[in-house]
Formats: sequence, structure tokens, C-alpha cells
Amino acid sequence: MGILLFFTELMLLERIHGWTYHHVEENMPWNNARSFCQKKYTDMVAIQNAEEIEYLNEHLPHAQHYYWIGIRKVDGIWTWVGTNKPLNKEAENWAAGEPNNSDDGKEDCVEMYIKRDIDTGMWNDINCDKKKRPLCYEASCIPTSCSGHGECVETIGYYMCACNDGYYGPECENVVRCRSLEIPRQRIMNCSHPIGNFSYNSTCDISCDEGFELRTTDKLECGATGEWSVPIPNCEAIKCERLEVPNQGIMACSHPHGFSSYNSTCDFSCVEGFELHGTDRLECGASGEWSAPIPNCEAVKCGSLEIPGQGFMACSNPIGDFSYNSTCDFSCAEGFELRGSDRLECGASGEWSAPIPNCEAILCGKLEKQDQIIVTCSNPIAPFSYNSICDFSCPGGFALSGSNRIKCEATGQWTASMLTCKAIPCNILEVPEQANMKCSHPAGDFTYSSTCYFSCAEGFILKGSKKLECGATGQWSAHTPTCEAVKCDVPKISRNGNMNCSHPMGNFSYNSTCNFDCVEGFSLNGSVSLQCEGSGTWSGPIPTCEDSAPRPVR
Ligand code: FUC
Ligand code: CA
Repeated sequence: MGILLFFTELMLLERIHGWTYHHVEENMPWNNARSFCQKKYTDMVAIQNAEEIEYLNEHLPHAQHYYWIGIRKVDGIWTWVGTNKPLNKEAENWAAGEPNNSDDGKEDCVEMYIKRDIDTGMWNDINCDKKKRPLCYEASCIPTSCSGHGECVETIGYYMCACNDGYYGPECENVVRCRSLEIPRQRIMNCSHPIGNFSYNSTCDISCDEGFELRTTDKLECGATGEWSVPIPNCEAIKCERLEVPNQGIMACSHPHGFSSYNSTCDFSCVEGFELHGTDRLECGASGEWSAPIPNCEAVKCGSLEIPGQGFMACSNPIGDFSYNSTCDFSCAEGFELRGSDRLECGASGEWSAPIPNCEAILCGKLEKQDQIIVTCSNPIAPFSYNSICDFSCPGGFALSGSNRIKCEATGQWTASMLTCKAIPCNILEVPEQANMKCSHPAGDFTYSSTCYFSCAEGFILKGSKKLECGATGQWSAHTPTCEAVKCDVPKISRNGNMNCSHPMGNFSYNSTCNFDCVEGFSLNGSVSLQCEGSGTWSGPIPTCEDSAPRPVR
């Protein structure tokens, strides 16, 4: 308790903080002095600068044996015992001639002259066993000083914070802030803020949205000066390889994030006559690959054509066999004609412009069946067609007019017109006198198979065949018959009688008239006139002449 009464505390400044100097008016060896300072205060004073030396020299009272300070030899090197750091040249404040290490080389501790006539405020090396006043200090820096973010620097009566990088303020209570980063488009920001939002030591990793990539890998760090280490990097759209327009194709692209880049889409189609093989829309994906292989355009194909029978086909194929714009011309062998279109074109829709034509044998006119004629045809291709040959013949009694063979030619014409069979003629029959003739002519007047029937007028008798037929050779079956008048008997004229006859048809024949008379003296008994009748008899008995006186009356 007594010792404490000698304490003098130097509250040097108004400040609460700062270190303070303390001494006690009791002399003790260096080791005891140090122990005392460490137990009661912080440690023995460590002289730091000229201002402090001047301060102590001014404010401490003079003491006969002066004051111990916190420097001593350690392994032969002058060392600040508080920090255990060697004393450097610049900080030395030895009095003139010191350190002289007298007293048998035992001057391993340091005293400070206070209010001495010469060399006041300066140091002397001295034997540690000597007794002097301890000069203590009490530090005001504590572990929580400077908010833990700076070095607490003690000065006389106060302390200052030498803030660590990234902190400021009297107590280093503020952290340096960088400007807040806003998440830019297409970027993902992942920050760590070990101290404060967007503050010193904050780091931000920028990554990119799907389909985008960074051009730099530099890290964003908030530095002690409040500046970010690098600008926010750009995300650029991932590129896909450039697409070439396919042959005969049309490509229409949209590039929302730059040419041939992520999300670019290209639509494909083909010019007329070509069709797309593959996918019609490609998208540039996040991996830099197009969503499908590039499609190609191939010529539209029409079905293949086969050469029609008996025909010829000549095609031109500017693009490909039986493909768009191919044209095929058709023709036929001789005797055949094309049915259908002679030229087919393969259109853009893959259809031929017309059905495939065929070759059909040229037809000659059909031969109409005629009576009588016998037709025998050979038809190497088809009835009544090119190269058909027809032979004609006629049945008995008929004769063919002209050639008996015709041929169908490539022109579609028969070599000759259709023939006919004509019945073979017989002589034309004249009607005999007094005759009646009735004929039938199934094949033509007085020709083969004509038949004539004859009859005679009253008083006449038919002589010959009453039926004549025209034969197959053109000969009548018999001679033409005749009609001969019926004969009456020649009357026997009675004696003394005369007879005078007229004979329009022949002697004593039908219609003959005989007039009778008698010589004088005789009279006629009977008809004066008699006619030969159709029955071949006279119209009455033949008269007689008789001797008579009286004249007969008619
Ligand atoms: C001797 C030394 C002292 C001092 C004085 C000048 O007395 O023991 O330490 O150096 O000389
Ligand atoms: Ca000395």
C-alpha cells in the first residue's frame, strides 16, 4: 500500500485512449522494475521517437538514479524487451560515449537520463543490478481496438488505428465498399461477401447463362481501394459453325444473339423441283452444335418410265434420271400409233405430266360382213390391224370382183376396197309370144339362182320346160319354151261345098275361122262359120251341103 502512494500517473492528454506513463519513486534492480511494470501496468517503457523522449524528459521529475527503460542486451544484441526486436541504428539515442559497457562488461541494461544537465533524455548502458526507478507504461490498445481490423498504434496518451487494407474509420470500423454489382444480362453472379455486401474482399464469380460463355477468367475482387479488380466480363453467345446454303436450297436464319450463335435458328427449303432431305429447322444449341445435320436438296423424282411395247422412248435428264425437268419423248414402230401424249415432263410435284402412252397397232377399217362373201383373215397383231391380211372367196354361183386379197397397211388403209361377190349372170330371158313368164331373182336379175316359170295364153300350148333355173355356171337349165296355138282338125268339106278359112294363128289353129257355103242348088246344112276354139275343137259341127229346092233360111 505504501508503494502505491508514490505512484504518479501521467494522464497526458484529454483523450481517454492512449497510453499512459507511470513511475514509482522507489529504486529497484532492472528485473524487479520490469516485473513491477508488467504486474501493475503493461510493461516497461519502450522509447519510440523523439517526441516521446522530449515528453518524458519534460514531464518526469528528476531522480538521482534516473529511470529504467525497456531495452537490454539479449545474446549481445540491444533488444526492445516489449517487442523482442533488435534496436536499430535510427532509433538509438545513446548519450555521448555510450554504450561503453564499463563496470566489467556487465552494463547490459539501459537507463534514461531525465532532467540531467547534459545528455538529458538520452540513454546509458548500466549494470542491471543497479537500483533505479521503473518507468512503466500502460497500453491503451486492447484486442478489440481498431475493431480488429487494424494495427493499434500507441502514441503518447492515445492510440491510432492503422487500418488493415479494406478498412477505414478511427476504429477501422468501416469496411471499404465497392459499387454493388448488378447482374448483367446472360450472366449469373455468385458472390461471397466475407466482410460485407460488395465490400473489401468480396469476390464474385461470373458465369454465363446457358448458351453463353465468358471471354475472360479474371476474378472480380473488391480491392482495398474500393475498386473491383476487373470490369464485369462479358458473356458471349456460344458459336456454332457457319452453315452453308445447300445446293438448290434456301436458308433463312434468325440470329438473336449474333451470327450463327446460341439460339440462332435456320429454316431450310428447296427451290422448285427439289425436296428437302433432313431436318427443316436447325437450332444452335448451348453446346455449340447445331441440333441436326444440315439438310440437302435433292431433285424431285418421278416414277421411272418403261418403254412401251412396239415403242421408243428418248429422255433428256438435265438433273437426274426421271427427275424434275426430265422430258421423255415417245414414238412407235411402223404400223403402230401412239395413244396418249408423245411427251411427258417430270413436274415439280414428282408427277409426270401425263400417263405413259402406249403403242397400238394401226387399225384399218373393219370389214363389214357381206352376204355371200367368205373372208379369211390372218391377224399377226390384232383383227383388222397393221399387217392383217384378208383373203376373199365366193360360194358357187358367185364371182369375186377384183383382187381376192387385201392387206392393212401402216397408213391404216386397206390396199383395196372391200370386194363383193356378184352372182354369175345368165342370159336375160325374153318372154316368148303368147307366153307368161314369172321369175324370181334372189341374187339379181337373171343371175345365178334366178328361176323363171312359163305359162301360155288360152289357145296355146307350152312346148318345152315350163321352169328354167340359172345355174352356177351361168347356163339356164333349159331352152326357153314356146307357146304354140291349139290345132283343130282340118274340116272335111262336104260335096258341093266350099270352105273359105282365115288363120290368124296358123293353119286350122286357135282362132282360125272357116266360112262355109254350098254350090248352087245345094243348101248348107249347119253353121256358115265355125271357129277353132281353145279346146282344139270347132265351134260346131262341120256343115253339109244338101240338094234341096227350098233355099235354106239363115
Ligand atoms: C562509468 C559507467 C557508467 C557510465 C559512466 C560514464 O561509471 O559505469 O555506466 O558509462 O562511466
Ligand atoms: Ca555506460
